[in-house]
Amino acid sequence: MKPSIIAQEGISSSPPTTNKHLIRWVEKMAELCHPDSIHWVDGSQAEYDFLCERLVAVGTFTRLNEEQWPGCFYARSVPGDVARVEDRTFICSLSRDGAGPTNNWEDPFVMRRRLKQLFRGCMQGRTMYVLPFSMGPVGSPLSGIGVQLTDSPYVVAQMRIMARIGAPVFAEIDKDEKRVVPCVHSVGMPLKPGQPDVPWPCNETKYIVHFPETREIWSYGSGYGGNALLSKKCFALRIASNIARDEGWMAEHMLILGVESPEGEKTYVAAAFPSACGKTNFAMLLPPKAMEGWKVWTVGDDIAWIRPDAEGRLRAINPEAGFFGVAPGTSVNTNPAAMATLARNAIFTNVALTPDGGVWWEGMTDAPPAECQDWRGERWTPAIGRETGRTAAHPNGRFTAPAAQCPTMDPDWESPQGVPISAIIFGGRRSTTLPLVYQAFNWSSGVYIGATMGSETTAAAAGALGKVRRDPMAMLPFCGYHMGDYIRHWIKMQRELAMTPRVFHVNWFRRDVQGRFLWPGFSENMRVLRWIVERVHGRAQGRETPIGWVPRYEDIDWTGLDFPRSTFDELMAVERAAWRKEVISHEELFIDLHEHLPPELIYERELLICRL
Ligand code: SAT
Ligand code: MN
Repeated sequence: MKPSIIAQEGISSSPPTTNKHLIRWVEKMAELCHPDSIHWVDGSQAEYDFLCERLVAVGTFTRLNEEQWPGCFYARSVPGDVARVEDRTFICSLSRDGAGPTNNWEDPFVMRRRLKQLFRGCMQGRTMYVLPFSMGPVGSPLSGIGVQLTDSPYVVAQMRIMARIGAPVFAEIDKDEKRVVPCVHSVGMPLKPGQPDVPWPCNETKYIVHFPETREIWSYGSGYGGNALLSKKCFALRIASNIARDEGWMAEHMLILGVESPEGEKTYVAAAFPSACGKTNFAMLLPPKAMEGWKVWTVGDDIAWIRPDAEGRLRAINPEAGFFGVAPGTSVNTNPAAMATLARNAIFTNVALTPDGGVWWEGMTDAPPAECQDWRGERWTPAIGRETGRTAAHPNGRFTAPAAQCPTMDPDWESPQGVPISAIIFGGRRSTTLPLVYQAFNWSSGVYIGATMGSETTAAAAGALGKVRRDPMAMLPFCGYHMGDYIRHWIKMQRELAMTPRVFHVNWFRRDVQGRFLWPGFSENMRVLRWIVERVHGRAQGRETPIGWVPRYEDIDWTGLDFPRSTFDELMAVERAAWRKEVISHEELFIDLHEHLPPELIYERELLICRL
């Protein structure tokens, strides 16, 4: 049974594209999924308003207080659909070895059969939205194009903030110059005739599936973030990392920022941190008042596509157009730029709803509201919170907000050629061993540092919290092929470059024996960033240690901060005994990836052991 491409009130229905492959594919998918109707997304404000109205009517969205939160909506997921599901995420390459030991693999033929069964009739009673998106500015040679079919208007609304979507992208597709990545998404909850919808449709069975050879994405059963906004982790990281390996560039889980000195010199850096380790805060860093004239500009907070240019220099674009940031902990003190960004036209998911139609989350204000509805929709007061140990917002509660609203956006953030990258920073959440900052001796020791980085786990993924896991380049959940080959690709990139960026590692999270953080973080991270920038330009001193170059106390700009030398020494300590243990724990990675790891990494490890 072929569904008719019927019009709905106020929305377009006929294909706004002449691309025969696209039209044929949409028809084929409609035959499989049986939606009631098809909607070709034009990306207009009128369409967005229409979808938001629908979402309000079905209870997915609550419109926030227009005076305090203009254009903002509030959503609550079901408790079982609050984070990425790594154990349900699959890389279905032709060979198991192609996916490597860090990914879940399934035979692509077996998986296709299973998906066909799951998707048969899965959109019954719903509209199938055909959503074209461009990762990167529309028309930029560095951009990539995808089309997501989805039965979730919530996803369409989110994607309008997170990516460039709609009519201009159809026009780009019609030029037929770029390969389009097909993405199919369903919440997996068909509706029988007359069956009422629910505010957060989803399915207990979840599949987030990637076919790297055919560059396809299929996602079933979840409406949440990285599981459902297929442009983000699925395309811009897992599929793009495959494309990047084949074409000689890099798709990385990195923020991009520009540091401007008082003299107006601009230095761009890219930084990789695992999910929920403060990438958004770092990307929007507000330097301490005392460091007059220094400014940080934001290019992106999550993903960087990085390519060598004709001069052999790395240039990066942020493929996204919005921020999908962790709300808890975000405040005017910790991240004023984010607070300004999310003040209007934002969507909040799984935070708390206040009686006056506003939102709240832990850390937003010093004093919690006297009463609110928590992320589960239950009454919450500070007393209830203390008694039950429940937070008002889910720790992975998120805001979705347009990047263009961010007051620190770099004037070049949408530059089609990207920005030149002078330094790469790796970082994790480590309470011990790792100093505040150190610099790699060279590119291959830098790759070793990135490959062996570890972090204590957070709420961004389902699973145990606070355990150190090895997360090479913060790409463990996002690398779409064999991790050993990915590290090899990093080593190989040096050959394409006339100038390699300097490589650093930072750790804002080291604690003292009492468990207190040794470093204040946030704005004060500017002091570390300044040392990094000065090192890049060959202006700052450092001291050699077995693990790399570190700043001495006097190499850091302490203007306006009374930071004791003894605390700095504790924060910077490179303890040989702890490091020997650390290097032994790197072995895990070497055992898992051994045949695929580049020999350079083995040498680097031997050198490190000798120096220790
Ligand atoms: O849900 S997302 O994958 O987009 C957020 C994250 O884990 O970084
Ligand atoms: Mn991320």
